[in-house]
Amino acid sequence: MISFIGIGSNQSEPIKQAQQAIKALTTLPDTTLINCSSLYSSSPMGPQDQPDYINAVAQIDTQLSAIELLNNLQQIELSQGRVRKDNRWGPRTLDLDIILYDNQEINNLRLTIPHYGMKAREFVLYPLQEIAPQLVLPDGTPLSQLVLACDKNGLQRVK
Ligand code: ROI
Repeated sequence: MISFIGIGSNQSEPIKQAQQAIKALTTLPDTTLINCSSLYSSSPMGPQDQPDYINAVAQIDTQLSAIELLNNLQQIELSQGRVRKDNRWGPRTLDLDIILYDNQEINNLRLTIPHYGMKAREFVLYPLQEIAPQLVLPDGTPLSQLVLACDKNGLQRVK
């Protein structure tokens, strides 16, 4: 299955965290890293009293189920020092989100795919467009249409 993974960090040298995460994606079982966007800096969404984020999107081809993939991604987050606190909108060393999985819509206690915020988040849409400009979402919306409607909000390519 083709899947797109959102990468985000704003703690402990975010560029290094993102690069390390991309490396870690190449070691996932039964998975190939196909492509990865540039790294972007973005203003924090949510509380503003936190550092800017580094964001990127990776494309993988995996034989893992969506839940197995999630479990593996959470292992990577933990191995890079993520502490799950009561900080849903707070700073994090590494956030790995399944943005899309195949052309599937998945809704259960642990997963909402496509990712619930992707349609409005510049730090997901622009990196995704860089590596998959022709993408169409499971509901038929072309990515290009979402990008046109989404302000860059200061998003900048940094690497
Ligand atoms: N803001 C930005 N710019 N990038 C993120 O990855 C990000 N992740 C989050 C919240 C706190 C919503 N804000 C973010 O989880």
